[in-house]
Amino acid sequence: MVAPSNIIAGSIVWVEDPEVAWIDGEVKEIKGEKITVKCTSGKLVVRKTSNVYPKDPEFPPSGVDDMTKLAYLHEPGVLQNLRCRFDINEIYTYTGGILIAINPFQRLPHLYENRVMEKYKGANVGELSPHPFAIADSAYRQMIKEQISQAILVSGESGAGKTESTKMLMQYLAFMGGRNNNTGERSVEQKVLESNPVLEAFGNAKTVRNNNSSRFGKFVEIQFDGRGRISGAAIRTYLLERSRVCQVSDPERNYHCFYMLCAAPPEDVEKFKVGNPRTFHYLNQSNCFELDVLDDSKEYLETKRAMDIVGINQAEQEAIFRVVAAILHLGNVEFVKGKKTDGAEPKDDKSRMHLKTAADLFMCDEKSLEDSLCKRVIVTRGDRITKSLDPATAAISRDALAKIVYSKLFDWLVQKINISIGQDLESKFLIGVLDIYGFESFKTNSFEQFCINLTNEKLQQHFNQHVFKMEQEEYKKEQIDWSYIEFVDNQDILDLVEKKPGGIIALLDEACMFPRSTHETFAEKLYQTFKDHKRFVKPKLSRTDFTICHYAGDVTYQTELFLEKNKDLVVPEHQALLNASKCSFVSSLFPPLPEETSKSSKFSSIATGFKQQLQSLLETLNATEPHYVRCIKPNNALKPGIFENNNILQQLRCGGVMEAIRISTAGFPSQKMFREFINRFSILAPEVLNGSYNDVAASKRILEKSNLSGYQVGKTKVFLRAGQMAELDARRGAVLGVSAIVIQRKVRAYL
Ligand code: AOV
Ligand code: MG
Repeated sequence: MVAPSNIIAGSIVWVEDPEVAWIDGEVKEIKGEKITVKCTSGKLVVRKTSNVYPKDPEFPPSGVDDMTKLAYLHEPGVLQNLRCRFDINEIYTYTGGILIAINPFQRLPHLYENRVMEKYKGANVGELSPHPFAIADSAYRQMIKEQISQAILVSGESGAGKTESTKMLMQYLAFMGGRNNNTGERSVEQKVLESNPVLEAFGNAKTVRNNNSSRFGKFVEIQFDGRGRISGAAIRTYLLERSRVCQVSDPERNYHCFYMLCAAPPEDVEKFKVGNPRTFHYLNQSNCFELDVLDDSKEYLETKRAMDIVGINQAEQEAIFRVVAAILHLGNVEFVKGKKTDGAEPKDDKSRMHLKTAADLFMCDEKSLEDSLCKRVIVTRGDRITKSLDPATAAISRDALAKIVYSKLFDWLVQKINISIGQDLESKFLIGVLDIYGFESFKTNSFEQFCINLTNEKLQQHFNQHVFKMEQEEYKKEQIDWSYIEFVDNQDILDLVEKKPGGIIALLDEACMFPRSTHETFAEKLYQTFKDHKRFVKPKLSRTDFTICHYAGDVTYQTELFLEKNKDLVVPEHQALLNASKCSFVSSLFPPLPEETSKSSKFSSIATGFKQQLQSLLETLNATEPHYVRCIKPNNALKPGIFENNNILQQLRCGGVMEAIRISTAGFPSQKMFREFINRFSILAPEVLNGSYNDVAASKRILEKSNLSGYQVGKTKVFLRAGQMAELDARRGAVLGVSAIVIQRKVRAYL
């Protein structure tokens, strides 16, 4: 490949740089396939021609609000644009219809005032600066106009700002679809907005990546009546991270509600028998207790206030916090080998005291609680045998109880909120907002990451198909000829994971049902089954890990806990214990099981359940017109003003933004309105300005004279193939260069 014709000695170009991803510089020399560039850092580098990209000489200093307005739609151009906008706190940018939102890590209240919402009401996308309000407004208006349901999909990695963006979208929808009510009763939209603090108290936690990380996925469906007013809503949640209840690593925290309760007013602390969070095992495995940004005692009162609004009454609130406190005490029960038997028993008086407190708070029998932790009833051929557990197994049993109670509590909250908000079964259409975990790739990746990344594969496929469709619709609208554009489909990864029978989930379920399986046999089965699959790799140095080549990169999963984490079984002893609680709230969390399942602990698969949930989510989404918000985390320090190029590029790639750009590059990536086009390039055919040409004719004339081919002239815009804008710029530059020389000569002659 030779150098693109628009790159000559003296051109300003972008070249790759290990530190800042892309750096600009001046071309010094072109030799066959090699280009020597003097970078602005002072370094002289030699690069292959295919890796050198032209830099837009007319790049506006404050960037452009839509990537498609860039003269050169390539990675460095996209990055430069985001960066210079970020520097002036313009955190939102469009890429066609997609909103890119960069987390500012500082409050920018002027962006979200009511006044601003007023402004966006009814304004066309593109008329005002990019904003989540504009996306919500366009979804709302499209719903009214076209009478179809809409969805707004918010994605991005942990800490990128999904939940905050979602709140703004909801705030705007509540503003548009709200009705004045003077009845004093809480409106649907108020309840929807206030459900946030409640769900965050119980479903969010501080992690290394985000001080307020949502540990569950959420789809909020707002229903509207025929007149566009909010008539109901439903919240669906996905896969709460259960392991956090018993296991926290430094410097993370457990769920916020535990610390809030410990910081409650003295009378509540006494009532719930809590105190210093440092005294609880489930909290003190980490050294992080307080957060700078969060006042737990204030949050406690706020959460209770929000609970009032969403319809959780005082008695229920009391029961909820009693369960939270019981879990903390349960965590403090330690086990040792019994003196008389081999079985486990509470370690000392302290452990006994916590056991008693937990039983009091659960309102269940102390001895039954101890038995449910230390003993198992086994039924073989009709005989019931009671077996004592060893201390380590008893501790596992204790944690299992804590986790199941917590996850039932969370489900109860979601259900209660849904009942209280009320669904409108006759609603005409809805707007759904999805705030779900982004792609995760850590040092160690377990079952949770596997499920999360499956979600992202599915959403990515949906995104690709849609972006692709949008692009082609634009061509249709402009009535230009176009041919089919290929794009990479990730169906093969979805098959690898989901296919029934034979996919990874199916094999995992099989392993869980077969009593002698271990994670080793499971891994071995995977290796055998997928040894020729191009998306599946067995890492060289491992016997039990496996790697999936996801669309966003390779992730290696550790199978150790896959089997255990996939089993959604309630231990019958725990079930019976809590079902018998004198507290009606607690017993309602564990309704009696049908007779046949109660004694045989029947396996049900979390992965399969989750897969079905996703399937139904995708069905909902497929029936809607989607809108996308891609959130970007500018740095890992969670600080304002820092823009890490490499980090951001990685997210643009994973989030499919680069793929969306690639799809559009395969078609007509540069699109210019006739006027703009003529203003910029009339110099290549000056006669078009003589008044005898209309816009279409003038644009065609310029293009004809430039000897390009493959471009299209639509109804309002010129559509150029990849590289053609650059080509035109080069010619324009050449003409301008010539005229500059002419002027210089004239100036010299004059002197
Ligand atoms: P996430 O939802 O994407 O992560 P959040 O929405 O919780 O991320 O954002 C993380 C933090 O970034 C927030 O707590 C705010 O401090 C800050 N932030 C985000 N967006 C804005 C904004 N527009 N203006 C000001 N501050 C903002 V996770 O749920 O962890 O995947 O799991
Ligand atoms: Mg979140």
